[in-house]
Amino acid sequence: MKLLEGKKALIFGLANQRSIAWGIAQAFHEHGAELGFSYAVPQLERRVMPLAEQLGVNFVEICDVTKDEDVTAVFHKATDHFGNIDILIHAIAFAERQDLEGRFLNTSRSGFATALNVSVYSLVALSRAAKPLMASGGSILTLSYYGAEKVVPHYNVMGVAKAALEASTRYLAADLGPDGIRVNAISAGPIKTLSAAGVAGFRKMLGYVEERAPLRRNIDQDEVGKSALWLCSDLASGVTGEVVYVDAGYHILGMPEPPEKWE
Ligand code: 1JT
Repeated sequence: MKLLEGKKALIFGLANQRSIAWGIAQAFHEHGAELGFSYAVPQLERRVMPLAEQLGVNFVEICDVTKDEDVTAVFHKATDHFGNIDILIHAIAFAERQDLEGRFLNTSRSGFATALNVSVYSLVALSRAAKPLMASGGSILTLSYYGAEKVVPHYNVMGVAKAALEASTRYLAADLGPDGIRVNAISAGPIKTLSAAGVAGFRKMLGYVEERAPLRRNIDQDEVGKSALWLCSDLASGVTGEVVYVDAGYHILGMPEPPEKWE
């Protein structure tokens, strides 16, 4: 059974074939959704266009989510192109490299503001812009990470941003629920994407999770895509304001030591 037949989804945060947004796009496409893509900076166009072509997507727009006029312009074009939409995917985050290393204590005012502006306020701005296109209800989904909840070395200001993102998910869910719009988040385990590449020690972290997570492995973009499919389909019609972990179970552990090391 196709879960998104006749549904229209706008996906923000596509960068390349490793993007979580791409995992979501493929799952949605397989289930019959009509898609639109948005990416952040001009340099990504040559990566995003071939992906759009692969899925027959002919709505592809650049959008700097820190600019109100960019957000307005994309949704103006989306209104012309789609009329209405059913699904909004927010797969956007940014922090300055220097704020993802060293001490959290040293986070600058501007680094803090940038991380929260790009990674959190953008969800509020996009949701507000999407609301008029969701007159018959809809589903909004964002991406988070465990560093929102517990201290993870180096995640620093992004952890604070993700905590605010998860809280924003709940406030938006309460605000938009009466309009028939659900708002949820997926907290994904670490995945090697363009954002994660170049983060010091990221590969070590993948190994750490693989040794300890209940499923003894990492997760991939396809698995986030499948859970996104569920959350944005009618199967999750009663679910809103929720943070769903797609992390091979890592977050349930109170003392993340692999049992074999206890022998
Ligand atoms: C951003 C980056 C958001 C990396 C991200 C992210 N959300 C998850 N990751 C992967 C990650 C990164 C670190 C980490 C654990 C996971 C990079 C740039 C902008 C936004 O630390 C333990 C640092």
